[in-house]
Amino acid sequence: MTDANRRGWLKGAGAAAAGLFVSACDRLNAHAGFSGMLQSAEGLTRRAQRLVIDRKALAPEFTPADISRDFRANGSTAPDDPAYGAMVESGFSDYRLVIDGLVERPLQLTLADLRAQPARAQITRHDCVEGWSSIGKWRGARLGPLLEKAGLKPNARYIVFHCADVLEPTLDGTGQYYESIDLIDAYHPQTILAYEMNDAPLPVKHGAPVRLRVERQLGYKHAKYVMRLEAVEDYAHLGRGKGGFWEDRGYEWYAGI
Ligand SMILES: Nc1nc2c(c(=O)[nH]1)N[C@H]1C(S)=C(S)[C@@H](COP(=O)(O)O)O[C@H]1N2
Ligand SMILES: [Mo]
Repeated sequence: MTDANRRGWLKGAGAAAAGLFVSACDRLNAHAGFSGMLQSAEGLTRRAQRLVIDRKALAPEFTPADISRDFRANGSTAPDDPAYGAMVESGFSDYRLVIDGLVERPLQLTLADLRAQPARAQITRHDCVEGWSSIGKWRGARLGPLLEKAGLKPNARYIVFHCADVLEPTLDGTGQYYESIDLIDAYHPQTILAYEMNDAPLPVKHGAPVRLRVERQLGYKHAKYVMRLEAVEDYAHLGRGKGGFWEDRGYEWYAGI
């Protein structure tokens, strides 16, 4: 079949399916009233609702005894960006987390500012697609209240995390690590900008001074070395357009667990 033929055939199939639907509706109207339709619509709603509820469910939390003695570090473990190096030298006193893009009130927060925000601590398991897991305790500012503070504009749909590290040197700059999540994950109660790991300041190898914990997602979504949060309507214009460093290299954008 040529492409044109296939398109024609598909159109025909679509029209036939629509016809079937109409005649099925007519039959329902004639014989069973609307009850059948209503039931199936209700079923759909319930399924959709379950999806939403699942996305809001908490990731399992563990006890201090479960914490891995040697939490693995992966990907970048020491960004070689000079500006980042200078921040490490100064103990991150000159660090400013920028929150901008589609927000009413762009913010620039010091680590002290961030520590003064509504916080959450959690002991969770980190699952990397490479096939390893580690359990750690994280403490950080809840992302939801931070976004409330900045005030998302109505057309904001995703939060993009811009990181300090280049994981793969490229001429066009698309090797810079970045990630994006939707607003369901952004407002999830376990989604935090972590500044502490295992009751100590977040170490450089795990993303100092601030890394994302988005506990219902696989490891690569947990952006380390977060410098800037950008609220966007779409991420197609960033990196290679797929919403994250690893997504640009073939991984799924939605990495829910
Ligand atoms: N900025 C940045 N964030 C990153 C990465 C990275 O290389 N750079 N690697 C990702 C991957 S694949 C994993 S599994 C986790 C590893 O986090 P960890 O080093 O604390 O174990 O960070 C994720 N976030
Ligand atoms: Mo990973």
